[in-house]
Amino acid sequence: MPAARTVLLTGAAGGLGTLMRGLLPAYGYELRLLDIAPVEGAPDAIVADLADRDALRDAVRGVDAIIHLAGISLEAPFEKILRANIEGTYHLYEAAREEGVRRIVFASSNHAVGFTPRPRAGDPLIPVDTPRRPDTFYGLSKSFGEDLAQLYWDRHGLETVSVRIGSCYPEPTTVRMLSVWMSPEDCARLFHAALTAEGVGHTVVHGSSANTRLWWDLSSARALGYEPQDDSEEYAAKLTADQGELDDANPDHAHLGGHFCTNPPRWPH
Ligand code: NAI
Ligand code: 15L
Repeated sequence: MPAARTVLLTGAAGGLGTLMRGLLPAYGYELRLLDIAPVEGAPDAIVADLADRDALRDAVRGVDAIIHLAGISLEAPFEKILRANIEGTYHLYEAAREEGVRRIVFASSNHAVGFTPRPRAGDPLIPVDTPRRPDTFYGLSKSFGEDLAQLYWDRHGLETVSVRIGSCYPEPTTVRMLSVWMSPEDCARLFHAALTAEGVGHTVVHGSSANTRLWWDLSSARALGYEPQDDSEEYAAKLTADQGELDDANPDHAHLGGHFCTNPPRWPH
């Protein structure tokens, strides 16, 4: 596949969308933006709900690829997750299929496998084919998205890289994040690799920086050409001084998904 040039970025008004709007143009992409909310500083952005199939068809027409970030990004009642994340992702894939878009980068999440026990000292890294263990309806919707992506590859030849994002923020803010953090710059590197690698079919990758305290295996991401440059360890001394190390007796610290397994943060935040 030739390097994608015009890319639809859904969820452009959100936290990650805003970071990617700043970083991806340097890779040569022309971004078309979409969100249900107005996108600050971008009057040309398409304001549309993922439920609006006609708007989605117009939005995807002529793009080389899609980065799909839009949706509910925390736990919510099932009916809301169903509409925004499950049906919404289906509508986007249908629009992409109808308009002949070749590739989607899907923002999956660590919460698709959130009930996976967190590795302790000496344990192997979590492999990318670890069984799905969603920790919330939110995580369940990401698990659905990965299966939808597999279906559209097998049935329609529409390629997807499903990126199980750990925590992508300018800095890690918790000790757990030291293990799953992805710097925004590494996220842009990973999305670029996902957009340009040859023959990805449906590939699932873990999305993190090259953290000293990494919990999961990055090899399928590296196989796409991703070379993370950042490491959360530079934040470790301050975070552990403030919060302490992870506690084996604390249920919030028992799983990859952390507090999403015990007391998930709820939408809207
Ligand atoms: P966010 O909540 O800041 O942004 C999500 C955006 O989607 C918002 O701008 C919202 O208006 C839009 N949206 C919600 N429902 C919509 C609908 N029905 N139609 C159109 N737009 C809609 O979330 P954030 O942090 O930017 O995350 C982006 C994506 O990455 C989400 O899918 C999230 O699940 C995923 N993700 C993010 C992680 C992170 O660390 N930021 C970690 C793992 C996954
Ligand atoms: C996610 O999937 C959420 O969208 C994001 O808000 C973070 O909480 C992240 O996971 C995380 O696990 O830190």
